[in-house]
Amino acid sequence: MPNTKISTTPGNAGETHQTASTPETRLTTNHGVPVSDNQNTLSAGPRGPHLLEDFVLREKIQHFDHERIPERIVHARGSAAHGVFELTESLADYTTAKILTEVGKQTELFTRFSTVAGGAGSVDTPRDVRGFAVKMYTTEGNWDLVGNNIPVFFIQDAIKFPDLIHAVKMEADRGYPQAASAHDTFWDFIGLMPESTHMIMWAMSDRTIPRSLRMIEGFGVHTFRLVNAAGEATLVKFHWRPRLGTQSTCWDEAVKIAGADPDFHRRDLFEAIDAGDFPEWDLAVQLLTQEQADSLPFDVLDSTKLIPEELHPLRVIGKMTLNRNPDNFFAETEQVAFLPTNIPPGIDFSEDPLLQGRLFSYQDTQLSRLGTVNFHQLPINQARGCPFQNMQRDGQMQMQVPKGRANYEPNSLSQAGEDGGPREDPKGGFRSFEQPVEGTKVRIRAETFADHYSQARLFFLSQTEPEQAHLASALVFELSKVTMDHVRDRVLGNLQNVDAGLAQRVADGLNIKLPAANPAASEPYDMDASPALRTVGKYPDTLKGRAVGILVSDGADGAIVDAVKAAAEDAGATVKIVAPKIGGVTLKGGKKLKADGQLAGTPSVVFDAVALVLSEAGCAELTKEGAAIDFVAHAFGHLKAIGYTAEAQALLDKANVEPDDGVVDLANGADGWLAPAAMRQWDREPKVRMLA
Ligand code: HDE
Repeated sequence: MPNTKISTTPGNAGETHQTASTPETRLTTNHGVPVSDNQNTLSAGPRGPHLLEDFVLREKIQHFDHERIPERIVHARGSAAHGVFELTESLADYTTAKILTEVGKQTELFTRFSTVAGGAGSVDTPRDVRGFAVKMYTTEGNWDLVGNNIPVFFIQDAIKFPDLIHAVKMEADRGYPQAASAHDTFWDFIGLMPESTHMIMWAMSDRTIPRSLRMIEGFGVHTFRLVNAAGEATLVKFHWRPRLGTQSTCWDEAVKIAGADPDFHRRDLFEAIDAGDFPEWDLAVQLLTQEQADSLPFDVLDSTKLIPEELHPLRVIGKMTLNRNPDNFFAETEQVAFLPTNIPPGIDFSEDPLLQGRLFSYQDTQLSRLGTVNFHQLPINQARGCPFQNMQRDGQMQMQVPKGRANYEPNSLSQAGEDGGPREDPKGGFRSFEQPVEGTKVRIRAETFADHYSQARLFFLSQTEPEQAHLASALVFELSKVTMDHVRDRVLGNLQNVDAGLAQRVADGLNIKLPAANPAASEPYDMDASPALRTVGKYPDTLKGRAVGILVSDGADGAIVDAVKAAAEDAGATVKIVAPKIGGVTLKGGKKLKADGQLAGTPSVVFDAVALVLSEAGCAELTKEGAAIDFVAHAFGHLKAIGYTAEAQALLDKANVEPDDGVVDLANGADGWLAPAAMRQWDREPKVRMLA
């Protein structure tokens, strides 16, 4: 900091502090009074009681006492970044929204990813849905696309949401489990709610244990409308597609990451952006006429249904790049307030009963969370692409100073030569699509919402064999934590309607008798498999955006370390050197190599592939170190490629590593290890895990 100097201040018992002498650099109270001493409270003598008049102390402590605001009731744990959206293909035929018609225009945005069930301080890798909320600061007001990484939802009507969330969160009496769906109350609710079955298929798939927030898909979930200049509507679903592909962890790995690095996803996102490795997503749309929607065998207003891409292909129209980390976590990531009601003219809602409830909930929750009707004035929430002005006034924390006499509309003050203030814009202003609506006032669900199983079946049967095995095993894990037999039976009764084979696998995994199918409100039907619902094989295998760990020891061959590092970096990976001690190792020939991580604190779960470049003596030492054995055994168990030098054989043996295509001798260079490093070794899985 300029104009500061380091000094030892009298009375500070040898402490060294930076001090300042200019108004630009000095510490002040919240009201600008310069502070002379930030270490010692004003007291009656050096050993006497504190004085109430110490406004410096009182202000500092009082502000601290009030630092927290209520965390989000759902999606409390989140990580975010700034970025831009650039349109590549105009949708001018379908909408007037400028953000979807002005090709090449860059629109600033802020994206927050989140888990749903856990509190703000919970870990990053529980099995959970991920929130994917994007606030785009368009020239026609903010557009908040507040979605998830799964294209469907648990329930069909917003009135059930508080119950769903109460059921999944910590149980009411005991206050646990935190950030986990594997408990009685969640599965009790799910068993009683057959409409949740499709979402359960997704939730039990590897989609809910993502490798990185940079590698998740995003979905607007609901059907929205685009409205063009002629006032015609087209139905639309929004999809974000990660350019790095979708990749997940193994369940056992996710559990271990939670201990190794509770901030795994937050750190991964922050570090990637910090390194200039900006994550990107394509924005794609599925467009449907009302007639096309009416001809589908399900209702597009039902959020427990998706529209298979094979029926209505995705059309990529633009790209989001996250290119700047928040400057301040609280001011931005915590205070950002997403509102599904934020949509620019040319985009409109549908009558989806889940969306309709959300249109109320978010504004309401922000009032309790941020405490004032003026939360839209916080820098992160302010419309940036255009002015915002109206006759709303006052309220807590009013940060603007509105000018002029007119605080009402209509007014005729401009006729008197004064500024009458902003006016409505009948042409450019937001207009709702003129959807004809009539009906009787009822509380009843549409018949077209009655089929709860066909798409659950579609999802399950569209998965590859390893994905099906993971899904079945996740159900076994979760239901094994359920203590009430009748709860498990009801869930199995629902699974029977999805696929008898799946239900039997889960029952076998639990070692219980499979109950009869629950009665279905509507007979499920078969749909053509949709490979787009998979993650395995959907995106190209790549090391781009992935992390590689090289475990080294004293006496290791530096040339091999360099070769592996260079090959992995060329393939787009981030490489970290892991050593028994953080000071690093002395390589063969005497050269020093610094470590990026110490072995016990940098287990292989934080990498996508590993290499072991050891000396014989170094390896002998490591065969006595549990962290080294786990490093190798877990890499093998989590289906990762392991490159090794011949000297590392004893450690491989100790970790029970069996040779396969993913265990590669580095004697001939790193090339043979690169290809398996870019993927999981699915063939290995039956050797290391008993799957359902
Ligand atoms: Fe939310 N949801 N939600 N939700 N939701 C909130 O708003 C709600 C739903 C989603 O990073 C809350 O600001 C209701 C679906 C995300 O800040 C709250 C219903 C989808 C985020 C709320 C739903 C979402 C939230 C809590 C049933 C995917 C985090 C804090 C109709 C399409 C946004 C807040 C962020 C947050 C209500 C269902 C996504 C209470 C009533 C479906 C990504 O308003």
